[in-house]
Amino acid sequence: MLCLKMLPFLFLLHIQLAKAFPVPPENLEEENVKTVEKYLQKFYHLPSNQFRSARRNSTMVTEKLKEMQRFFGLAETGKADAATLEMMRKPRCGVPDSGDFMLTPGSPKWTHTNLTYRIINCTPQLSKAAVKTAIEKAFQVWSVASPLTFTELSKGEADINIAFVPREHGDNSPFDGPNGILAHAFQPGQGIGGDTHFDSEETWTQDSRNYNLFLVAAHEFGHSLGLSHSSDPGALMYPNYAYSEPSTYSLPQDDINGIQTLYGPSNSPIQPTGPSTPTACDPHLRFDAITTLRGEIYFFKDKYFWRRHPQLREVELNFISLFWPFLPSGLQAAYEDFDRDLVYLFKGRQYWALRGYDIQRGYPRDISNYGFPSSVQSIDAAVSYSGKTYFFVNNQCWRYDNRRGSMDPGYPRSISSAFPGINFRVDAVFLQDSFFLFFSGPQYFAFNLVTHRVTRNARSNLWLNCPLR
Ligand SMILES: [Ca+2]
Ligand SMILES: [Ca+2]
Ligand SMILES: [Zn+2]
Ligand SMILES: [Zn+2]
Repeated sequence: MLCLKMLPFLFLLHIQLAKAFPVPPENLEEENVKTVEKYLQKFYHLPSNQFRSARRNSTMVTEKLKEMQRFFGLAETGKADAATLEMMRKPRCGVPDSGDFMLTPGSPKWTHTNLTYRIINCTPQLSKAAVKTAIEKAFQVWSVASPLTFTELSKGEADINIAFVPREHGDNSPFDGPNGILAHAFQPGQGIGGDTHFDSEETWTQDSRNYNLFLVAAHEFGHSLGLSHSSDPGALMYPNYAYSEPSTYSLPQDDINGIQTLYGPSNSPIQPTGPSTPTACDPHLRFDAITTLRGEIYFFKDKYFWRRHPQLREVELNFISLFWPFLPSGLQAAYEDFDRDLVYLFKGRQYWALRGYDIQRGYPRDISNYGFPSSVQSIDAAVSYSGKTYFFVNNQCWRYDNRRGSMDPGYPRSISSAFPGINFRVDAVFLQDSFFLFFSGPQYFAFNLVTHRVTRNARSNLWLNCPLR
């Protein structure tokens, strides 16, 4: 019984540890060397065919590896470790991350602001209208943040030609079939300058399935306008593909700054602002929700989460959509039900249940299932302990009996009477050992469940390994 129950956890842990520190089997070694060589040649200007020759060249590979690791915020080992190989296998843009663009050096830009584009051909997976809409919307992302305008031409010479092409297609930058490189674009200039090519062997979509045409097009058009890659993982100009809901998409601040550096502010009276990627050491950082999940701790913030491994003490920032494409951003509360091996996540009156990385069927559900009245529109924080789940709403605490499936009598009551010393609104809370760790703004408070009092408080971002200053 115990063994069966432990199995999924151990299995998951095994995968994660394997991901973190694998010893590559001998037969994989050569495959990895090839992956590294190809990647560094394509994206970091490693000269070709020099990989295994002289010692000088292996120094070159080490240097290029370090450059790549620096760009992606990985440990600068200069070695093809697991994290580096994993990063190299992610689907991405074909434009190099380092040095100059695909044409002339420097950072050229268009000298006129009324740009034209032409869709040369379409992809069989999407209707002509769907392609047209995705492309139009992708240009809009840039036009709202700058003085640029984009007009479609159906014939004649356009500044930006858009085409779906396979493999070798006459510009010395062949595509590679499904996945890998998704698209590339040329920096502003005459002829091929500004042009955007999509790998016609990808499955292009209008939704969350790989790969959303609007998102890839918006990224490529950044290159067509003169932007290079950003190492901000939340930026549109980050080289790797990441899904984001298109209907609510707004250009991140990093990209707004980029386009406005080249072309100046937008002509509209109100300048657009965009989401910024949260940083672990931001002194004003507040968490949306925190929960444990099979021994790890997940700290949610906007469309991101930090994942903290208890033994390794490593912290990594990820997109919620990368792990759970169906979850919204801006979650408000979360808790782990250890007995059922489920994690519950809340936003507004809706909630979802996860088992490991799988969303359970039949969700989202409405919080009236817990017995909340209609006056409760959202939950600030939640945590489960010893068969009871505590919900925090404004200055009140509700207690739910997991087994009976109903709220305990006598609740809601004030948080400060249920948890002496916690006399503020709670952003997030989770259980560790016999402590509730309450987070409020940039502070956290450890509440001892045995002695029933707060035993310490400190800065929240210590949990993200943010060093003391
Ligand atoms: Ca491809
Ligand atoms: Ca919250
Ligand atoms: Zn790119
Ligand atoms: Zn091309």
